Amino acid sequence: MPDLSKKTIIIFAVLVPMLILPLIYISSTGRREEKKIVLKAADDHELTYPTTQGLLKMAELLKKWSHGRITMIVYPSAQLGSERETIKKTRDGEIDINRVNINPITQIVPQFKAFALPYIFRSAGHMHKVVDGEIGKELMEYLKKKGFIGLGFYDSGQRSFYNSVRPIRSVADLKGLRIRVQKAEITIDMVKALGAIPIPISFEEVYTALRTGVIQGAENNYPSWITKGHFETAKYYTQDEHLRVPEIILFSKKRWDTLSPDDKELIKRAAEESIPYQRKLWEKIVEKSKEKALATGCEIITNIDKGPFIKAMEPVYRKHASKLKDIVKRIQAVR
Ligand code: GTR
Repeated sequence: MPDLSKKTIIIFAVLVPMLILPLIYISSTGRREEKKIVLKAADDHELTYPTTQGLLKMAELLKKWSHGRITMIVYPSAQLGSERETIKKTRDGEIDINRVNINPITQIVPQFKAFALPYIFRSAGHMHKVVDGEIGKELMEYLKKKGFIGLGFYDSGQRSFYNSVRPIRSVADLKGLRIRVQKAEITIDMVKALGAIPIPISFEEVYTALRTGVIQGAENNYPSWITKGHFETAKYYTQDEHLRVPEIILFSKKRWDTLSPDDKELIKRAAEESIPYQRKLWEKIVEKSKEKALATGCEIITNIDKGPFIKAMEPVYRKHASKLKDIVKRIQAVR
């Protein structure tokens, strides 16, 4: 009996710690290394633009909440490629987070055309209710099959036409103008329906194309017109507000599937919290952009009759929204 208790003491005092301590060490250091995460994020705007600032807010929150374990590096100004290129890279897992516009996404998930239909949203408030609500969530589901996780929608205001030739006051004034569009069928058809010539080129090429006369105009929100320098050549901006197409924060599904449930939750929350921040910055930059345009001698045409513009979009609805009748009705019914 005394012998047995001696053995027991030896086992507990010497052998057990010998076995357990290394295991504790391995698992703790292992866990620490395993969980260190670096996320690569892309945006095609410069650092000060609201969308990039939104991503930087996300990065700040992730760093804080994970106590420095998660680092999100934001690459602005299309450093990781044009919008189309970065979308592919995100699908392939080369980029983890990507803030892009919905228009190019309509080429991948056609259901998103519902958000890219001309004059579909009545106001910013209407759009927020739709994209942040059930319909937005439903559309996000389609992204999963295509290799993306949708984390939320940022504001992009309204897109209108600007050009270097003449002030556009009616649909007829657009006739024959070479207008740059995003590489999406729906926007190409929209510009055709208005009698202009759509030229699909990447966002990065617009500045030079305007300067060299390859294109005579483009369409975008006030801030893009200003920050990308397009206003230097295309001095006439017509507030026809044909599109209110939101931006989206995409996450690569390939990378997403490797993350722990806790980290996924953290990333979702950081994206969510960056949204009101981005939207506040958005309101401010629109006003500032208009001021800058006027101060530099641009002409802003606001008093146009939108009726004929809306009417001219009927073929776009016939071609692109015939399979989306239900969702279009539901969007219109949101109050
Ligand atoms: C901007 C958008 C960019 C890009 C651009 C374009 O409004 O923020 O990401 O989509 O439009 O026209 O290519």
